[in-house]
Amino acid sequence: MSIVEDAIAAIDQDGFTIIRKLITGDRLSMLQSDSEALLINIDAQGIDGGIVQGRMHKGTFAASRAFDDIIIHPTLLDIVHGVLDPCRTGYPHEDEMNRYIESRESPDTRINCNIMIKDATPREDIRSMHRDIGIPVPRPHRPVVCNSLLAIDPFTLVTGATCVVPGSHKWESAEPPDMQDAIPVVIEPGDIVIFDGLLWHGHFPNQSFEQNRRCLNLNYHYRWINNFRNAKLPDDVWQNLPEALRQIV
Ligand SMILES: O=C(O)CCC(=O)C(=O)O
Repeated sequence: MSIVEDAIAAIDQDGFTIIRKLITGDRLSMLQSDSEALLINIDAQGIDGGIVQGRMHKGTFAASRAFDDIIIHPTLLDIVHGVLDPCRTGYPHEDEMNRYIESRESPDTRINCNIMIKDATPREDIRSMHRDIGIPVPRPHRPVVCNSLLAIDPFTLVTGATCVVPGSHKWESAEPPDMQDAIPVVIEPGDIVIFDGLLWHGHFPNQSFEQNRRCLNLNYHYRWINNFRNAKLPDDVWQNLPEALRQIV
């Protein structure tokens, strides 16, 4: 099987997959400096009880053209289109899902990508376990969000790696798992973890005193989930974007 087929099969079975070295060399160095330039200070919960200085950037697509090629990276897009293929059949609760989509104000089945930069800063506490989608359709249902985190820094047990509960995208229950049941996603800069939005995930605390743990968060989802809209770009900027990008932002 190809990398793409393997990845789609792994997301089906385990809820997530890791692609190593999606971005390398000079492109990775540029990603690191472009992300650093955008990050904004926010208050975050500290491991030791108080507040620490966290960092984040939201609305990244409207603010920067530095990530356009990564949003439409061919391997990533092939995986996303495979996971979110509306023609794939055999999922439970398809009738309920179709009825729900038709009931939406705008039942648009094209895919959209929302872009953010996230940082788990030194001494920042956990991101608690959650799913990225909660719709009134019985679970398990077919993937409607395909989320991804492209590592800008090493994700380790010390720096607050993302954690996932393999197979939990197939759980019927809404009961959150214990973080102790989650496994760390240990990845290097340029590696990416891609997952079904129904998978229970979060991140461990960043126990280090000086290592940031930044990532580019590319969240692909059907447009009928309309809570992740990108801001509109000026016409002259929009006209100059590649067609593949315009279709997905
Ligand atoms: O930053 C992380 O490791 C987790 C991010 C996350 O939970 C999300 O994007 O939904």
